[in-house]
Amino acid sequence: MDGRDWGKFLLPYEQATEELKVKLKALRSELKARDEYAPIEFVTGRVKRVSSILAKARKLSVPLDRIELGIEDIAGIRIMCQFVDDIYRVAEMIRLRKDLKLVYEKDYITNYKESGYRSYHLIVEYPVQTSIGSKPVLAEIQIRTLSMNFWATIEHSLNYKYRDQLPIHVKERLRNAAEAAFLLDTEMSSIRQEIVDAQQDFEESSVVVRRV
Ligand code: 0O2
Repeated sequence: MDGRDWGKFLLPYEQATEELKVKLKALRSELKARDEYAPIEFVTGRVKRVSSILAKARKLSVPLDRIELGIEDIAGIRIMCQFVDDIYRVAEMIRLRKDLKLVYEKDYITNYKESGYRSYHLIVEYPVQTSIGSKPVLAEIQIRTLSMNFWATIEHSLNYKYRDQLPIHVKERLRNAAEAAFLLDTEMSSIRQEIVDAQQDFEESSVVVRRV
């Protein structure tokens, strides 16, 4: 495939990423507008770079003509939550949606990776409406807490710096940091109600101040 072919190939993934971002952000706004607790803190999304698609295809031995099925995270959405429980609530909301189909799930929270990585992944099939009809594309929705996201972002940049060859002492520190991040999540969960009440009071008081 040359540059133009890649551009055409990635179009439905770009559309899927944009649409899923809008829909999941709307879910947060809608819950807030109804004065309900929104388990979503913020949402991001990206389309995988061609060089990363090729590297992953090589790593997983996926031939170029099987990329659509063999690489599940060309369209990637990330949902950040405050608490671990929120992750499972958001996963359930996604399972119940009628505009996508769940393919399978990976619980890297219960079964965290050797690196220390924690996150909940849903692989979904999302139908993109194109000028020539509906085209189903695979997308990966990663749901994680803010501290899991902090850890994963740092670890990802270190892996980039060391070209996936992290020195042993860095790996060990990262595993310790992953445990510390999870402890932070556990501690925050244990005072969840106090935090949620305080945030609600704060939001209400800032609305009053804005109205004055
Ligand atoms: P990018 O740059 O985020 O797109 P495998 O590599 O076989 O274990 P597989 O099949 O790629 O796993 O799927 P998996 O495990 O669901 O991982 C897909 C994505 O999850 C990765 O995409 C990362 O975004 C994230 N991820 C998984 N493991 C780790 C980890 O140890 N550290 C960090 N920081 N992220 C992880 P890509 O393609 O690796 O990268």
